[in-house]
Amino acid sequence: LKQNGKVIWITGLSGSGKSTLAHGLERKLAQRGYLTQVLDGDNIRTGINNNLGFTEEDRNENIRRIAEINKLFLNCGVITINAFISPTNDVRAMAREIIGTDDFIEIFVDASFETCTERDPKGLYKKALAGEIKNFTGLDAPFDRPDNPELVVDTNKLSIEEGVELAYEYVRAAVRW
Ligand code: GGZ
Repeated sequence: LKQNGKVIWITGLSGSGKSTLAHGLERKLAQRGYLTQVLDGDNIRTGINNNLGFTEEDRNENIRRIAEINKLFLNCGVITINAFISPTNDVRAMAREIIGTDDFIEIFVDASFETCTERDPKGLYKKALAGEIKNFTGLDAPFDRPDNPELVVDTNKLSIEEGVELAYEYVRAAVRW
């Protein structure tokens, strides 16, 4: 395998575009022959973490396990692309510490609560605003804007393609291939 492992950690609100960015980035990397793995709610919260909900405690445990999984992928040279809300500075710091800061690239997908409410691709904001979902991020559960992400992708302003390109260029420079 002619590559080194790396962890791309995408944080942002529900509906901000994390998974879309993750899959777009994976596609570009894969086209150039790199071995990648996307981790998101679809393959983690349905499987290994299917006993976890959205309390602060469960979110912390969710991210802790995901970070440990990342360490294994990192060890075998895979570029892992994570798309989890990872809502607090504390939980992102924990992930960074488990993985090791040298291999950790944090990308903040910035989309305002208003933007995400308008997009509402899964109808979750509508439900949360009607009081049907408790502990909803940005409403009655916190989201700390990242202090020092390696990269910000502002999807209020950028198209999907522009966001993917920005992230790809950053990652490419960071892995220096
Ligand atoms: C936030 C929730 C909630 C609550 C269900 N708050 O947009 P989605 O649907 O597909 O992605 C969201 C996903 C968040 O899971 P994460 O593992 O990324 O969260 S964390 O990092 O905080 O552990 C959303 C859906 O689950 N979802 N209930 N209450 N998002």
